[in-house]
Parts: sequence; C-alpha cells; structure tokens
Amino acid sequence: MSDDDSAGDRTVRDVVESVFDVVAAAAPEIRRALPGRRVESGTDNPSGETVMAADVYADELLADRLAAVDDVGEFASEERESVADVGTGLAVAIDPLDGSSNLQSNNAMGTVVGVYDASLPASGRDLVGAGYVLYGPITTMVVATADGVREEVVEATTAPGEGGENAGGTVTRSVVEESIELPADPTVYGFGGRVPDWPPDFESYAREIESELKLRYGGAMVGDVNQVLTYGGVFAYPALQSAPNGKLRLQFEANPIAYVLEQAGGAGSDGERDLLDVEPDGLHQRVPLHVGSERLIDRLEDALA
Ligand code: P6P
Repeated sequence: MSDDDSAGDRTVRDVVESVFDVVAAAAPEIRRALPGRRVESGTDNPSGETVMAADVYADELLADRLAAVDDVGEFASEERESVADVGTGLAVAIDPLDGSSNLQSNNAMGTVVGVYDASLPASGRDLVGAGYVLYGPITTMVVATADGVREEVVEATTAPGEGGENAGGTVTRSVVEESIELPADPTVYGFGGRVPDWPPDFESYAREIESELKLRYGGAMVGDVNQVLTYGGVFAYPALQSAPNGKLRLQFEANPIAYVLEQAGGAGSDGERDLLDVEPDGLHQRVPLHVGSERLIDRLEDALA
C-alpha cells in the first residue's frame, strides 16, 4: 500500500501522522508521571517480565488514545496479551515504555510505535510508519515513513490544566533533523546479554567490533539505538545460549526499529535475514536483533553463517 492509498477515509500518510501526533502529545505526560511510578506494579507482562507502575501508566494512556485514532483498526501492546479490535484501518503496535527497568537508575528509556498495514502479528514489510520517543536529558521523537526519517524535540508548553481543553497540557514539536541518514563511518556499539551467554560465533564478532568502535550501552534499546543512529555503528541484543531467540519482541521492538534503521540507510538482521523479512508467528515472539551500519550487519551475518 502506498502512502497516498486510502486507509478508510484518509490516506495512509495521514493516519500514520495522526498516530505520531498521539505519541508525541502523550510524551510530556508520560515523562511527568515517571518520578511517582518507579515501583513494581506486582504483575508480569505476556513475556514474563516485571511490569513497573510507569509501564502501566504509559500503556493505559496510549491505548485509550491510539485506539481512538480514525482509521486505526487494531491495537496491540507489549504489555497486553492480545490484539484489540478497535474498528477498521491500520494496526498499531507499541512498547509503551521500553527500558522501564532504567527508572531505578534514572537512565534513558523510550516509547516505540509501529504502524502496520496488515492484521497483527504482521511482517515488518507491512510497516507504513514507525518510530520512538526517547526520554533522555530532553524528550525527542524519531519517526520514519516511506519519505525518510526525521527527528523532533518534544516540549510541554503548558502543564496539565493550563492547556485549556487539553487536560495533559499543550505540546510543542520542533523538527531538528529533516532527513536523518546513518553516518557512513561507524563509531559506537552496544551489545545486550552477558559475554558467557553469547554463542561463540557472536562473541568472536563482538571481539572484532570492540577493538574497532567505542562501547555505548545504556540498557534501554531506544537509547542505545539512538546512539547508533546519531554516531553510526551497531546495536545488538543477540541470540543467547540461554535464550536462542534473544530477548526483544518482533512486533513491538525489532520491526519498528529495523524499519527506522533501513529508512535511514542502515540495516537490521536476526543474524540470518533482514528483520523485516522475519515471518511473524506470534504476537509476543522474540527475535535476535542486530541493527546499524549495513557493512557491520553484513559482517555479522558472515560470522554467524
Ligand atoms: P538487559 C529493556 O528491558 C529491554 O527490553 C530493551 O530496551 C533493552 O535493550 C534490553 O531489554 C536490556 O536487557 O538484559 O541488558 O537488561
């Protein structure tokens, strides 16, 4: 489906931008909610991971608003068991607060969103837009469509209640990079998991990369990917001996991030094939994730062959 095809009464491009609008508008509210929600919620998510109170807040805020976007027909979240049928149109998948375990140490985290023109679980090739909000020293949003990748600074211009009809306050978005391209010369790398748990072939690849690039690993995919997008390099949460499919989820993390990197001139692989070509076989399926400079991803696939 092209950007100008209709998704209901509007074009695909219009619906994708409406989804980005919702995620951007929620960002200051999510950021304001973090200090009071650094505790565990007492529940686990469908992947068996501890859910923080901040995860619950972000998930509930975004679910209500994204489900209400015209021409969005399906909604799914990393925090929810199944896909919600919310009408007719495109499908939206989110990781509402990626890296929420970083709340304890006050490190970066983010919100990831993918817009698919297919029922979930879907192939990454069905993505028509994807992006992420990064809650770092400032709040930024990186979004990708068929037109390319842009970066915005997202600021709350009024606090809740001061924004008139907007209970969450008003938000200003400033495009700071119109068209992001992955730097040709890689500089940084970040690899998840523990060295003893890496398969030998990945460890030998990692040793080569470690001798060439600078380590940048913050424990939240969104922050680590943003460093790769900014400086060039590679981020991986690879297959582990203890977890052959790795840790990250295809629908909510790997597909959207791989789409952003491909649109920026980079690549994403599960170690054997493009991440966007991985066959979906479950809403919460995990997949080894390696994204960044195409030549580093090619070297990885050679090392794992
Ligand atoms: P580890 C965060 O929990 C996350 O899902 C990703 O954002 C991040 O890349 C990964 O897990 C970090 O995992 O094992 O280093 O804590």
